[in-house]
Amino acid sequence: MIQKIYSVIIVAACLAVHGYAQTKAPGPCGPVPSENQMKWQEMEYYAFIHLSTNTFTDQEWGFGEDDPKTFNPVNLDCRQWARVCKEAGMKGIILTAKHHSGFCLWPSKYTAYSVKNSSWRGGKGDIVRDLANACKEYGLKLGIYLSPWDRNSAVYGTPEYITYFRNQLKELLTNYGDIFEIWFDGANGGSGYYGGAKETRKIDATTYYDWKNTYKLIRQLQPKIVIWNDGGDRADLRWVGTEDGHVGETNWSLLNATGEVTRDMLRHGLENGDSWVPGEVNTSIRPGWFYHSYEDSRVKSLPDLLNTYYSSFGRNGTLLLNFPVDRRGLIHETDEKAALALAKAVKEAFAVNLAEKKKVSASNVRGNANVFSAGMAVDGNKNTYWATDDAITDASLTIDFGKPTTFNRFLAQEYIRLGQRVKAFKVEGLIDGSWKELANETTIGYKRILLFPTVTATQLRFTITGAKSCPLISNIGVYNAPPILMPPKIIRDQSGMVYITPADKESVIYYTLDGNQPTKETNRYEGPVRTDGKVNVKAIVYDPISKKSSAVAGERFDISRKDWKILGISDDKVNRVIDGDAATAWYQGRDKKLPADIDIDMGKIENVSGFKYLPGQGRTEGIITHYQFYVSENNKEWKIVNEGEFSNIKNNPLWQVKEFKPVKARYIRLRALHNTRHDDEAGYAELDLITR
Ligand code: FUL
Repeated sequence: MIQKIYSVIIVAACLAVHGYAQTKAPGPCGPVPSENQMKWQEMEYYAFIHLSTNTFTDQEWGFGEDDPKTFNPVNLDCRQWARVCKEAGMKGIILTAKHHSGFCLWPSKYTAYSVKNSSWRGGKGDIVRDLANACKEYGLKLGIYLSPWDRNSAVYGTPEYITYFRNQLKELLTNYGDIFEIWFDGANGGSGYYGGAKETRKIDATTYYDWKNTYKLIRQLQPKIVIWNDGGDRADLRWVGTEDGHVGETNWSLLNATGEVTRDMLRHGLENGDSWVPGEVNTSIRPGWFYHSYEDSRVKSLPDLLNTYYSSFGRNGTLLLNFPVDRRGLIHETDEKAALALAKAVKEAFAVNLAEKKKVSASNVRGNANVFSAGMAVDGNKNTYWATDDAITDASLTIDFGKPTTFNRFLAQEYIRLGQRVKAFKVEGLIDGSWKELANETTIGYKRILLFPTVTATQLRFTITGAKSCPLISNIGVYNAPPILMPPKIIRDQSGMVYITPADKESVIYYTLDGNQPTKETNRYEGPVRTDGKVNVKAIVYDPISKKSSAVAGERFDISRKDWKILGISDDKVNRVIDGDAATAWYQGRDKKLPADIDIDMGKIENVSGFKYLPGQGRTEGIITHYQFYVSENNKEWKIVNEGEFSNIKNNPLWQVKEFKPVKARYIRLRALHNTRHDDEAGYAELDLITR
């Protein structure tokens, strides 16, 4: 109803200004967002901060028994967090006021397990207060993560805990000003300290928390809040089914209020869902949610972050990007640099909307009225929209650039206050006098951004090919994002094929195989290149428009691994150790005790002078610290040629290179003696050789 009144007011206002003939605004189509959901959606991008005792114990999930004294972020500075988030283009910060360990970042009256018993600021500090103040200063909104699961509380699992939980909610929602979002994680029940009981407690997440009444309390205390809940009753926002940083390309902001929710529904929403439950993409800038110094070299790269950006609020979601605040109490400088690099790349990509105020026409305009004309989609005003007559669910809008115009991004927004409608659409460019399809997609919603290879066209045609009701398009953007001139990634698989991948799939790559400097006169990369034996690959990304190129990427590959065989291990996946792909790894498994061996038959005698080991990249298990390296000519007599440690591999789990005096061998053996966790796991992303 509110939405309806709102759009009538807008139309009336437009009529008053322009004096156009009266035309009825369309009615809502299906569920529509509440005012709170609308405000939240328009935030688009905001931060998560994970900080707790875990930060000091190198854990992701504290058991609830760690001494609160371990918590001491001596240089904690919420103003630094707020500055970084603001400069990164974010609109708010959600803080883990209490994570599963139960440790509270504010001095809650209801527990001793909080900052008041920590070493930090002599127990006098309050991080929620500091952050609320910093957010105010920097014009950011504040959100709260309060874990329903509490592994410290003695009463967890009993009805008494619900009172405790609500008391904590009351503290957080009354003492710190406006809270824009409250976050209830789905991890619920299991083993824990529980006041010393140290046992497993199971709860039924659908009934235990009595969410209905908890929600009522929240809305009373904070009428402008949105509720995220992954475990209990359907709330205002939904998880998108992954923490990897993307939502489905088809993404409806609808779900059913009751009934089962599958991963597929979380990822795509439900076209005919009965409630407005939009998706929020939550992901961390590092592999973990909490800070671990060994992840300092694993902060996401610009291409990874851009990918997350386009796959979250480029697909009708919002992006909640996590900073694991470090032991000093600061956002680490590497994370800051990465977030600011993303902000810069986004700013450059969307600097000029080539569609704004251009000549536009549409195949149908509602009542032929100017207030609903195609021009409303390119007027830079989010409250006006192009609309068609009620009966029309397929229609096109054409932008005439007036001259050949180069672009590679297309952005569209629906006027979602009246519901999400578009089911399918395509984008074409008028190139050298004929229409060429650039993209063919499904939903739009609040905002959809498409990437395609750079083209030069005189016109662009946006055709809606299916909609639930007459489409309402509030904004169209066309952009020419500069290529990301980052050195490309080079890998060679076991068969000898070399793959060169740029950060930006539209980029042009030039390469050489003999170690010479690549230029635009050398080989242009068109697809995987077959190689055999030793090659020294060098590659650049080149932008023909600015004539600029990236720094040179280089990778030396030794003898071919085509005929290599891993001996004595029946698991098919073991070949990941020599597949050339750093992203895949193989693990010996816990039932195998260290020392554990990997033996390889190279098929013929080689002159071996060293080896290279890369631990698994996504996980912290199985990182070998101490090793022995053996060779053999006949697989019977083995001799040790090198042994020692991979120093600092925990903090820097990258390629480890060991060289020694050349020795003839057909068989090689890497023996893992110890790992960083002092258990029995040994993992390998890659194992390779150096020969003379
Ligand atoms: C997860 C939690 O279990 C993680 O520790 C983290 O807080 C993340 C945001 O949600 O499911």
